[in-house]
Amino acid sequence: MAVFSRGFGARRRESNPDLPPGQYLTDDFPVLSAGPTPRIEADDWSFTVVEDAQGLARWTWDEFLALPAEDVTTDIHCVTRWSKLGTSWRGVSVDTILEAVDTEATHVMAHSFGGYTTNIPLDELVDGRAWVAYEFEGEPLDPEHGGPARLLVPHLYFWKSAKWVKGLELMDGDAPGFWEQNGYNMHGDPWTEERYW
Ligand SMILES: Nc1nc2c(c(=O)[nH]1)N[C@H]1C(S)=C(S)[C@@H](COP(=O)(O)O)O[C@H]1N2
Ligand SMILES: [Mo]
Repeated sequence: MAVFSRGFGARRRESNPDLPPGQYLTDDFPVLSAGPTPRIEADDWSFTVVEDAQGLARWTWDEFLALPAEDVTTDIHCVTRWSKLGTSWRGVSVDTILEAVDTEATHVMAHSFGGYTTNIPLDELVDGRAWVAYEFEGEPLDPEHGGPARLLVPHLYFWKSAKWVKGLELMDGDAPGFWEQNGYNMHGDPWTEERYW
């Protein structure tokens, strides 16, 4: 009987319609970093948009904070199988960041302080689907979670949400970032379990 009710409970949890297949809910906020946490002072921070090694746009920290910001409540899904529902963030949408940029690019490489990279199709970063976030739950984003600012692409596995992001490189075609070179999927849709190659 006990075994049966545990199984039933687990099945009920898995059938939460907000939970992608193979994921479990957590109330914690695990820290997952491939290396040490870089400490970036506001004075040393800038955000750039680059294409063909040419700078197209650049903001200092103060300039970035002056851009129109949005409050976002969203679910996040890590490929290591934890999901966290209803997280709240504040940041600048990638639509706003790319407003003045004219490009034929198909993909973007996000670049982080510390050297992390991750690739994302450009059309999945626009139309209100991605942000450069600098607040989490009403507080400045913790360094462990990517502060001063991180990419937030909640509809893809969370490794696409580059912490300590410092810029976007517009690319004519796809190319693998850090985890993608190490066996993770080029796309990373949690709903179709695009986890690894
Ligand atoms: N710069 C950088 N960004 C990163 C990572 C990293 O190692 N370095 N890890 C990724 C992975 S695998 C996940 S699951 C999330 C974890 O974010 P968190 O530590 O805030 O939970 O950040 C992603 N962004
Ligand atoms: Mo992850």
